Amino acid sequence: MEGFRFWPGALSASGQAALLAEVLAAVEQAPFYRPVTPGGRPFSVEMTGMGPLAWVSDRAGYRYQPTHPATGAPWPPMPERLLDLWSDLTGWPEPPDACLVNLYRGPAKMGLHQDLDEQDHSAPVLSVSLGDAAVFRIGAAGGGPTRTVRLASGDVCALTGPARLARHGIDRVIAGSSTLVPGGGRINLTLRKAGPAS
Ligand code: MD3
Ligand code: FE
Repeated sequence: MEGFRFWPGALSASGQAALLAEVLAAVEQAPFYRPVTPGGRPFSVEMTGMGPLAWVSDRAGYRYQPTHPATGAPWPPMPERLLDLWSDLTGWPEPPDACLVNLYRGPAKMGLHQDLDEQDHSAPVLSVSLGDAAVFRIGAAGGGPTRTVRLASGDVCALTGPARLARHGIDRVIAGSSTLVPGGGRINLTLRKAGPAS
């Protein structure tokens, strides 16, 4: 699909371990929590965030906010190596202002959706996968066929242009395909520009 850029193995084993250590340090400050949909249904994915903003969902709706919904504290800063990865791979002139951290364990999945809660859809989204591999599904914004891509630990993808509004989701995670994440599972980081254009 035009605008879907994929860098399999972008992060070396040591790069993955170093990034994961920084993410797990942030999780000490901003623990994973389980959001609910506006209808009150719990997500199977657990979430937290890093950076000025992160996406949250609760009874009041979907939005980006500067604080953790359970602790009320500001999200911890985004690791420098993620900011560098964003500028190296996307070339976008402005830094991301939001990093959503998704944790998939056991049967967790994410249904097909579009990302529409950001103010400016011209900026790319960058996704970094750590831990167990996942079956990622993507199709055009307007509908029609979808295809799947296996996302493994250390893989990075960017969604730009027409792919930015693509429908996408995670069908399933392949348990035991990686030993990177303590306790197992998959962590996905999505870097975005979510707030007002600067
Ligand atoms: C395609 N996350 O957080 S990352 C999400 O693996 C989300 O946790 C999935 O979808 C995950 O919203 C998929 C790959 C991804 C991220 C953003 C996209 C694909 C995208 C935005 C537009 C199109
Ligand atoms: Fe998404």
